[in-house]
Amino acid sequence: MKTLSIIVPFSNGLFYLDDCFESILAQNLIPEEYEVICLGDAPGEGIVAKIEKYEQQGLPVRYIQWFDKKGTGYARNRGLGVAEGRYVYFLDCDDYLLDGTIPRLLECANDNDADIVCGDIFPTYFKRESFDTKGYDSNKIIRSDKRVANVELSNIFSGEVTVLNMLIKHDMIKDNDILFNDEVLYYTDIPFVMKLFLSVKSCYLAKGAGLAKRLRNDPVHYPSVNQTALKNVERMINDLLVVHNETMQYVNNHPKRRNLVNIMLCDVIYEQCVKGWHISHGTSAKCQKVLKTASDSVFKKYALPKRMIIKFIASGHYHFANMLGTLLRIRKKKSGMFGNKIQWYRLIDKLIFRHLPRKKNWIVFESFFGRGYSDSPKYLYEYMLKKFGNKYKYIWVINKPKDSIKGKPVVIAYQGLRHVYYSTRAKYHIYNVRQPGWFKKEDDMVFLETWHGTPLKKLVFDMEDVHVVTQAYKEVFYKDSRLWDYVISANSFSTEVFQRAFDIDGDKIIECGYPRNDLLYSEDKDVLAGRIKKKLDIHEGKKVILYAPTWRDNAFYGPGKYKFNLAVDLKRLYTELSDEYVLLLRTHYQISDKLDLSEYDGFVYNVSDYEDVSELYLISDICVTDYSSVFFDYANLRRPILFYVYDYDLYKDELRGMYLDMETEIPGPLLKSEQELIDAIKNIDDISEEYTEIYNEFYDRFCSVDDGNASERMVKALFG
Ligand code: C2G
Repeated sequence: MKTLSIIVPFSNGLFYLDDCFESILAQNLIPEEYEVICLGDAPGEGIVAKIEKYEQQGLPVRYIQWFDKKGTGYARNRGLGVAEGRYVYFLDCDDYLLDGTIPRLLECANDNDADIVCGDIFPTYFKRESFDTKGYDSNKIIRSDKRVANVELSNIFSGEVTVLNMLIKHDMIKDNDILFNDEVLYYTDIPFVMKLFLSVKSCYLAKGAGLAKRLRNDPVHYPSVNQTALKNVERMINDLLVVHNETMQYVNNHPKRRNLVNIMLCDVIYEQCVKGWHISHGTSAKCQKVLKTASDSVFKKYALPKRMIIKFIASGHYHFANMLGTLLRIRKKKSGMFGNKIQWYRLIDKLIFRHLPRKKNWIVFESFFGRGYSDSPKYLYEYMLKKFGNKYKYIWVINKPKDSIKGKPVVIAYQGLRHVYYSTRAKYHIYNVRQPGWFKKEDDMVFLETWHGTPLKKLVFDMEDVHVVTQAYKEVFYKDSRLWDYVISANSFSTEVFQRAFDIDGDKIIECGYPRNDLLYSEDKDVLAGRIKKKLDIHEGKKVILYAPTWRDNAFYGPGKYKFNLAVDLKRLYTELSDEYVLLLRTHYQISDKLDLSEYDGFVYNVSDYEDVSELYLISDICVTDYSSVFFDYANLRRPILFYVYDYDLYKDELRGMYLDMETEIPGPLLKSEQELIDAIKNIDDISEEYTEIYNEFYDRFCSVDDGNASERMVKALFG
């Protein structure tokens, strides 16, 4: 007889299985003593080949498949039907075991002849390679002792009811005929565990036995069961009611367990109400019936607004529950008793602006969230102004307008009432980043996304792990990008990447080159450079180094507010380079740290607030960057580029992943220390020569569409 059967239901997301299976192999169990039973309803995904691969690596795995969607409960029951182990362990296909988990669970079970042994659960968005329990927020751990509050069994369950990371004696399941409810898609664990615990005589907790519960960061293509539930709230609540009904049979004599199930129901109802789900009469009536049986101690657990919503439903006043849910939602969105301004602007929009006719000749331009007059929208605008004059009404979203702006556009603030107004009335919208979440596009509007760089760092759906602030990034991006009619690409490489990474059709992509790079090909660029140098008060005789690094996904204060680590010793650079050079320091637009560089006046120029980085390219003799897309644009000038990548190993593999091999495909050296950087600057002519061939290849691959006429091509495509 085998010691253990690991039952792994598989539904979608084949690549998750690698972490799952590899983590089982890493337990170093004796293959003859355990089995892995993988079961599922997704035969088309290449699962059979994957199973074979792991069989060859020594995993005692077999696969049972069927062809219609059945759900997790069904899969686990089928697994139980064939499992041969003395113990069973349910593992989801997207989760993975931490090292040593199974041996620890087994050891504890053997030593104590335990019916059940539980371990901790670590919810995480990260794959196995990036995950580390060191530094993990301990509040997020689903502790085994929190799930099963008291191992002496007087007080079982205080929190999450889940079968995960639980080693269970198989005989106990068989003897008591315990199965999962296979009619529900969601919450199938609850009655199973509750019934199980009617028979449990000894339950233990194993120290250091952890399971990483992977939260899926791409609910668009690979939703987890819980994520599909959030899109199907009626089904979710109905399943919960079915499960509730069934569970009550097992918990009738256990007031604490009964309360726990009622609290779960109340929590779900409340959360969904506040999220905007409108409870229907039918569902409300079902909830009402169930909630009637709940004891007062359940309701008392909740503070006032929450309690009111639940009480409204319990008493059949579901309209009031919906109304209160809406009010709480508005309030929750942002600070202040009256919610945030944008909520009210949206209301005004709905009541008034949406009823006004669309203006066919109005165009809204926006660059980097209203941070300035710059990037491709600026160059498209200037081209249109020259070509069409007043035929169109131009509206610019700029928070702090300067007098650099040409013509006389209407200037409005980002997210102000006028932004909402013009967004509703204008036919054309030209943005270089994503539009705000409240933007509502009508069928007769045209949205041009210029985007803001040829990608080196992996984008959206090409990113495996998402380290940025909002873990819902992929889903939100997907929603936003559905509204784009056209996307600009600067080269065939970007065209290919954008299609895949943004998940958009190829015919939406206009490969016209970057309008922002037209400047780099203009005939009077030297005259212009002279003027810019003068404006910045840079001495004619000094050469210019532009240092323009990007942001770090994992170093932030909050959304759009990233930290800056000045990874150079300015004093040293001053000593070594100031005779010949000045240094322009340009932080990324997402960086919120303000730097005081007054100590280095005359050598370091803080150009972080300078509106248009393209103008800075014009005056620079050398560009130093790290992983920013600035070098793709700068290469149009064919001037030297250095890559100062002090955190290369971390950035390359963990934070993002790259599209290019930086060791071989980029037009300059990778410099990992400050000394290397200084040496490279001092020997810049040798470096230029050394990189001539790679630079030329790079130019042909990424810059050959740009020729100074990108704006013209794009405007033609958009306006004919
Ligand atoms: N930028 C800048 N100054 C910097 C860094 C960037 O002005 N120090 C501007 C450049 O126009 C650059 C753009 O912001 O092309 C995008 O910056 P990246 O550093 O490449 O980073 P990100 O905003 O993440 O965009 O496909 C491109 C990617 O989306 C990268």
